[in-house]
Amino acid sequence: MSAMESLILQLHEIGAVKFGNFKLKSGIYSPVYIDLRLIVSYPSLLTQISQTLISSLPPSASFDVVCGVPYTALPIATVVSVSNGIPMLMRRKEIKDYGTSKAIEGIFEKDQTCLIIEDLVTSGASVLETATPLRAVGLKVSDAVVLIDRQQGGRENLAENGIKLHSMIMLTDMVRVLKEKGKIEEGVEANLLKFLEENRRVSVPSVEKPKIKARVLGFKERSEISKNPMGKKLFEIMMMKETNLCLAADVGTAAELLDIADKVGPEICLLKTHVDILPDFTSDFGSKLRAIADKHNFLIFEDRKFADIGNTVTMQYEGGVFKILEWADIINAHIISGPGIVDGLKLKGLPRGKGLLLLAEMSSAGNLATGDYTAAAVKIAEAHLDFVIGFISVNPASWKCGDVNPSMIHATPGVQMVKGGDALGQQYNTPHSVISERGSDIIIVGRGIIKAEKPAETAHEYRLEGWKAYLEKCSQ
Ligand code: S5P
Repeated sequence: MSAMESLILQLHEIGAVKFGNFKLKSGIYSPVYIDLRLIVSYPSLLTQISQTLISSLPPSASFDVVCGVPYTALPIATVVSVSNGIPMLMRRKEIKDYGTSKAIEGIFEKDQTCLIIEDLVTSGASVLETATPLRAVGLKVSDAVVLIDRQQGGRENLAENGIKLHSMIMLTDMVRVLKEKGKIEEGVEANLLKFLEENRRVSVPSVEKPKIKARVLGFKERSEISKNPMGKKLFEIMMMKETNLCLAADVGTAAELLDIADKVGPEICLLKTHVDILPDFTSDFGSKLRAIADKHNFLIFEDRKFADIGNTVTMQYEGGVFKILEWADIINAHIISGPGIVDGLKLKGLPRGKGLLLLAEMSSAGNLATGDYTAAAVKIAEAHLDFVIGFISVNPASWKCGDVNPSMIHATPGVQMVKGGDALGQQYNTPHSVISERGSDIIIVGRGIIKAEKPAETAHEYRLEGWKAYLEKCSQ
């Protein structure tokens, strides 16, 4: 009996492969269900799988390190690493806010080649989710090896992304062997072949066609429509510097903020502050930041998220210790208190040429800014196009409230190079997804940049990604 046949029989024996009618994550029904999570309970099978995986690779697939796709393939990759003396890397699914905040754990050198190890491939999306952060840190990814290939387009989708898929067991081989050994009933094989025929290519979400509602106008055309001088200026800076990146400068002190503003300044169109988190705030903070903003030509956005009645916000905007009105070009507000908040802020801000973003959506899990609430924000903005320059949005392409005035700028937080989240409800999408698929204009990036080893270089990468996605959207 071949190694492959033996593995197939053992997987069937332990119940890792089941036949019936199963609803998959994608919603489709499948006659076969494969759950490889339980192989951790069978150490000798796990060893066998790991050894066969590596020995089945062609010599052309050379590599320096291995990385398993979390979570099921992690033990497989660990055994491959330990028994072959090949160093391993780990990809974090969630990037923590503390410690090193790295997406990739382990030691490696730039331009080393990393082999991705996966247990099961359908569309190839999870292999790509691991390849992206590996490539982002300078590793080469050209091969992936998988225990079972469901033969539903993963090979083709990965090839389109420069990754050759090596599969140990094809789903059709598995069914054939099980039928030959009398483990499955007549008809199951035919049923499965029919299913594969009907579901030959499951597309990878990130390569799906974007769903942008209206014809996409460029920043130039939209700046001409804008009725607010700060909105116009923001469009102009984006075009001149070719950047739609906003840095969320959530650092520990004012000194650090000024330092990172100067370093990252050339890459951004907008710098977002939370001035109330700075313990060393002094009254000259605004003028110091302004000097850096002028030097690098970016605008200052104080993320104060005003939320009170009109009269109160006029005082909060102008007064107190922070005197936001003096130095912030752009502010934002919730609409929970109704349109009076816009009237209040406008009273102070409009004569000084400032702009306002309304929070139409939020990035955090379970937030209430959806549906009718989002539509209400759009309606309030329409009534104040001279002062409201746009929205904090998450997925404006999905809004059901009709076409939004094209002068409105969408700025989206919750952006990192890899989709994911933090431990406190933040949800991240990639620059490409945010700009090209979700129809936003500006990516707001905080920890993705400020926690990076080299913030300026990382900001440069985000800028390139964001701008590439904007150009791609315009060319559709
Ligand atoms: O819905 C929102 C709105 C905002 S303005 N979700 C957000 O995360 N933000 C802000 O964007 C948040 O206050 C933080 O300053 C930034 C996101 O930071 P990151 O570190 O998660 O990228």
